[in-house]
Amino acid sequence: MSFQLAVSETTPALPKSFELADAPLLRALRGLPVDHTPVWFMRQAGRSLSEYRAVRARANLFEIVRSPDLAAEVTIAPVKRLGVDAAILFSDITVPLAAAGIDLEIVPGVGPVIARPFRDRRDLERLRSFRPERDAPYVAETVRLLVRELDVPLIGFAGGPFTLASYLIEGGPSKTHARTRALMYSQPDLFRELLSDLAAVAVASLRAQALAGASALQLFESWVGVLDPASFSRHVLPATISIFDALRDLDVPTIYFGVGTGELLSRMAGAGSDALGVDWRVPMDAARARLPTGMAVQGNLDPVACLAPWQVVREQALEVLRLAGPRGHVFNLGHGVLPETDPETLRRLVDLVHGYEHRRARLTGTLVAR
Ligand code: 1CP
Repeated sequence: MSFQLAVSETTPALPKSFELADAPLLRALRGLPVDHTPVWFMRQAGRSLSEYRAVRARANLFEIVRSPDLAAEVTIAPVKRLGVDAAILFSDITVPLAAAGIDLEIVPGVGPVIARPFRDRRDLERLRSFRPERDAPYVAETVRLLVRELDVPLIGFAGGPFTLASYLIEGGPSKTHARTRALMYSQPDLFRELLSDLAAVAVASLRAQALAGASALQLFESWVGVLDPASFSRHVLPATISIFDALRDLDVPTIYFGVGTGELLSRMAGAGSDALGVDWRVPMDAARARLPTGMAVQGNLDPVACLAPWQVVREQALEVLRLAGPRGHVFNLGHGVLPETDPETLRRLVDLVHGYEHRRARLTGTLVAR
């Protein structure tokens, strides 16, 4: 790998991490028994929450991320409002790219847009110079603020190398990721170098978050599901394995997530994470059948189901719980919370998941929730 780790590797505050070691989220990610299934929601701190919209009216996304007080406030809001078992750091997968000096803007209603998309080898230089401690010190500062305030684990995250490559190559959001795949097929060596550099960015960023006190780490490889299995194994898996390898000594549980990855799940399991995030297209029992026995899973209620009447949300959530089983399951949506979701639905979901008793459901043969 072509980066040098310049993060000061100090030990995170011990007392808090001792307390948190038994948190349901961390136990479930390690496949240990839990009193109740832990639950959090991807994008729980986003636009569905009035607390976020109020802060966002005063500052744009990068301004929030670069202000530890604001970023911490936005991170904590859903924990208080919804009662979830984890906080996820308020940031974006593109933050390290912007911090590395890539001219990048989050355009409202669109997403990340890059002024000068990636074209050739010379574009790799900026990525190679990324040092979280120097280029994005506000991230570790926010993490340190949060671990003092929170009594649930904080999840740190980074973008997966394919997903970040796709923003760099396309110049913005894309449905087909055609330029990305074309580069992958036509210049596989350059593509491999780009992914290896992006993997190094992810490692540096994730290590900095863990060392500042994050208790779990998620790699958002959101768009990798556009690939066929052979291309995934050939072009993406090696860089991804290097990421989880480089995190192992931290002893922080890891989650690997992508959308539309049904055909990739068994290969993704080989990347070395503790848990796999599964989207709503694959029933949890089918997902488990594609993974090594005992590997933890996270998901997978359809985010759109949350827009339906409560009875529908409830039935679908109970089915997810039943299919996932009692061990090694973190309840979540299959992708991020949609902005139009009523937070009250998410709050009721948290209560439902916390009250669910696997044993009782099995004994009565029906879907029972307290
Ligand atoms: O200005 C705004 O408020 C725009 C909306 C927004 C928000 C709230 C963006 C732009 N990013 C974020 C924050 C964010 N991004 C978080 C923290 C919020 C939380 O989870 O509580 C996280 C975890 C992300 C991660 C992220 N950003 C992903 C991976 C997760 C996923 O949804 O797949 C991706 C793909 C992005 C890119 C991105 N940033 C923003 C948008 C709208 C997008 C997606 C664009 C696209 O469709 O390609």
